[in-house]
Amino acid sequence: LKLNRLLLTGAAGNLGRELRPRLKAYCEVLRLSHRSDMGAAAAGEETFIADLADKDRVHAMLTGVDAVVHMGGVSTEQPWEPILAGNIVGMVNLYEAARQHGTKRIVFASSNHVTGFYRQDEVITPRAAPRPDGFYGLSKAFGEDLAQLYWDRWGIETVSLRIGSSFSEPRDRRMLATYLSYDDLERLIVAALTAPIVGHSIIYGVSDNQTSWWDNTPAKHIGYRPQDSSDGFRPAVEARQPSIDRHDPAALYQGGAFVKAAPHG
Ligand code: NAI
Ligand code: 15L
Repeated sequence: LKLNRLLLTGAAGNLGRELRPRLKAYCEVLRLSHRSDMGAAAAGEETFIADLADKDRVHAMLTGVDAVVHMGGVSTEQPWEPILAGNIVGMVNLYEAARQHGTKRIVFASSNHVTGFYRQDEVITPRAAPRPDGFYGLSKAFGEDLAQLYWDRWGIETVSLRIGSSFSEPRDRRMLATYLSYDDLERLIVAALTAPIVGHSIIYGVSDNQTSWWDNTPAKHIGYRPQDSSDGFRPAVEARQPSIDRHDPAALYQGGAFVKAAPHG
């Protein structure tokens, strides 16, 4: 895969910083975008400061872009206003700009919190109806619907990644099921960028963990094969968190603590 210009939004965020050096291999020019400084551009990089809610900046950001890895936006439960700006207005700006500038494919960082109110004793597929666990998950469900509209109406392809927990290692028992290693995240994004036909496809972003709540069979056409798992971390995580409170909603639902995060901050 060698795209001409690939845009990475949220480039100074947690996953953006991980992906910045990795995505360079797949494009001639990697355009990095964030709402604040990203440091100096290295060879083959361009930097572009933009708030996603700023329509004019987002349109300028999409000029000459073949494909987007969209990591920018609010990533936790927060008051409605920043979610509205980053994840609702920002998504509309991004897709309108992609349409007007001829961008062909977007890899959208959605979230497992779109379906956070399924229980931890249920295994669901990407076809399961959304059950958001807060305004954040709701905004990601909107993003997925927007992606569907832009495919159906204007032929822009999207892979919506319902990312589980992508950190250097799983931090608690829940993350033993939701963990996505950084290497598997890269594999997932590359698969999403290169699969020949995706329309709008939804896939859970998760490593090959022993326990899992997500069956990605309907997304097999994307060709993602996780090679890591949380299993090696299990003894340490279980030692650190020897028991769970079965009556705690955070232990009952897939969204974990997000299901009880105060929606108004
Ligand atoms: P992060 O919060 O570190 O990065 C997102 C970046 O977007 C932040 O740096 C923030 O400043 C920026 N942002 C927020 N509002 C903005 C706006 N209006 N305009 C421009 N930039 C704005 O989050 P992280 O962990 O890097 O996640 C990246 C993406 O993946 C997010 O969209 C998040 O929702 C999604 N995701 C991440 C998961 C994870 O485990 N890390 C799990 C599920 C989804
Ligand atoms: C998310 O959507 C968040 O962006 C991330 O910070 C994690 O909390 C993750 O979900 C998770 O569910 O563990």
